[in-house]
Amino acid sequence: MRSMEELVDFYFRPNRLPHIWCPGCGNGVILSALLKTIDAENLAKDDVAIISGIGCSSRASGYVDFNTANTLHGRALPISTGLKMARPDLHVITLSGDGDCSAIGGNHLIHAARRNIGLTLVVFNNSIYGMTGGQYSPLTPMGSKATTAPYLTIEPSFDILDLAQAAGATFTARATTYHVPILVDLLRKGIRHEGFSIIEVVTGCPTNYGRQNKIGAPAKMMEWQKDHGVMKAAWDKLDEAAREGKFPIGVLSERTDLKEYTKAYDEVIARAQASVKEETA
Ligand SMILES: Cc1ncc(C[n+]2csc(CCOP(=O)(O)OP(=O)(O)O)c2C)c(N)n1
Ligand code: SF4
Ligand SMILES: [Mg+2]
Repeated sequence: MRSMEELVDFYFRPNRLPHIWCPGCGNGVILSALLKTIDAENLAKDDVAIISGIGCSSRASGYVDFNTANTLHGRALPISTGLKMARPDLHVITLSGDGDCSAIGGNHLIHAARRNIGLTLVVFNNSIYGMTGGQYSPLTPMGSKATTAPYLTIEPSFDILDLAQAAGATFTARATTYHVPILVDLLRKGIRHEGFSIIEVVTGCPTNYGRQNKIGAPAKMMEWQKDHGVMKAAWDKLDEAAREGKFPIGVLSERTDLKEYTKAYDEVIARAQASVKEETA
């Protein structure tokens, strides 16, 4: 396994540095966890595609030396789907912000999950539109301050993993930027999973969420993650009152009964070919 310095030397595109991320931003923690996972899984650079939408988090794809595309706001999943259909042999890893994936791209999330297309979606949930200066997203906790809600948000946020699971996602998991070994383990499981996998990473945007909501230094955001993320096994034993304000981390759901989409599509091709053969016989 490569050291952090070796990971940077091996996987980063030096001509794309320096990166744009603010000091204390969680995006680097997530990207380094992903590189550690790819390295530990021994995946060849040419066998990995990293596709992202638009946002601070989505910049991650451009910094690393795989097959990559930094696409359109909200459209990372349709482009990833097209790529996976054309090249089912690739490990397609999709990176998306909370705004990218749950607002403008929310519809695509539902359908990627429903189809069980074999890619791994990593949601960088920093509870805000970071890149555009701090507007609230569907994942911003109710009662937060945002540039679009100077007198606090009044809309309940939703649980993106519950939504994905209800839509048909066959692997859902959550970690935080505090729980890095758990994050690496979940990324590994997600990448190995044959159908659609989604891993939500609770992360911090000190500049546009932390500052407006007076959370303090970036380390305070990590402390909050440590105090509020509860391992699934412990979570299952908590009553409603003890769960208040906290969230489960770990693998939250997994099933293997649904066929992966490109495999099901191969069967469509085989049926069509058999039918043509029959007609021409
Ligand atoms: C079609 C379209 N609408 C709006 C924008 C402006 N825009 C760019 S990034 C962004 C929000 C990013 O928030 P999020 O997805 O949470 O990513 P973060 O920056 O927080 O990582 C928006 C609204 C855009 N680029 N394209
Ligand atoms: S604005 Fe927020 S999300 Fe964007 S780089 Fe800065 S800290 Fe990170
Ligand atoms: Mg965001």
